[in-house]
Amino acid sequence: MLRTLFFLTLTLLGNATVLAADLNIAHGWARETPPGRLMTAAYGTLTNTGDKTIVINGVSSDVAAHSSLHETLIERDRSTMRPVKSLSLAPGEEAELAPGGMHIMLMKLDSPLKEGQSIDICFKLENNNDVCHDFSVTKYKMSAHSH
Ligand SMILES: [Cu+2]
Repeated sequence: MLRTLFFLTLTLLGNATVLAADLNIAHGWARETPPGRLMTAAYGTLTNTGDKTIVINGVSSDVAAHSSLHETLIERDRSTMRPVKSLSLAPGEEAELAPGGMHIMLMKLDSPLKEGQSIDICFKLENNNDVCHDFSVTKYKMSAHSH
């Protein structure tokens, strides 16, 4: 009985650790807020480096009361945004969050974000622990690869 429990615990912990670490976040940055505004967007490259599908069911950050994944759509020549409920990444798949495309929307910020600051953004993974990562606050850049 004890042995079974021990084995189960190890298996559960093992799965959680492996999967959470399999979400790689690179080039993470958040846009400095324009004067007088308390919302902004964050970008970066998400890669599934593991061998199981990763499902991201949401995002959160200490600095914002409301955060969500958004995609940008062009409707009648106008750019609009809409929330993405969940994002699936197959093994080896990469998702680029960039201006004009998918992004992390940070709303109801506690205070404006300034260049040089660093914020923590967490990804809620299905059946797993949250994965948190540092995003540096910078002024607008054309793409995450421009540096
Ligand atoms: Cu948005």
